[in-house]
Amino acid sequence: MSKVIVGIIMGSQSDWPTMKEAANILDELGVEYEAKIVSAHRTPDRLWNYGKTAAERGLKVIIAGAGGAAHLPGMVASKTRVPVVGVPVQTKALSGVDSLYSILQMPKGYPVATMAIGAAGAANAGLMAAGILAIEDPGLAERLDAWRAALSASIPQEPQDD
Ligand code: RP5
Repeated sequence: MSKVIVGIIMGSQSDWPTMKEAANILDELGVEYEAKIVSAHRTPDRLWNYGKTAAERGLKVIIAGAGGAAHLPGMVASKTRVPVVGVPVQTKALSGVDSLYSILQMPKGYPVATMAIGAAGAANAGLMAAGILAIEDPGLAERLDAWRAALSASIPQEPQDD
């Protein structure tokens, strides 16, 4: 039976196109995850319960993405010792700088590992989660090394004209 070890949570359905980048990486690397909508503002009880039960449910990393007043990553970090990787979702009004600042400046004691704004940040959150899990999973470590080597090999030596 498969065992979910990564939780991907996001504030809204509208975050999914971004957060799917993290899910795609975990799919490629064969890491079991769940994806849930958990809003700090619209579903605070769901957020509280998610954080409260994360460790006992066996989650080892939580990837949390939100945009605007992006309180989800920090709030879930306040409720669980499971490491939280934060993804600032790009917004229309302020291009995601609002999301970034909302996630980044955590007070001492409750860290969130904050990624770049948008799709690249979400993909990197998947890779960060995989790297953490690979510490104790040699098979995953091998798959992650191969993924990184393939990316490196795909970069041409010289630029091409269009
Ligand atoms: C945040 O508000 C969500 O994380 C989302 O990025 C943003 C906008 O949400 P919607 O109005 O699109 O549902 O809570």
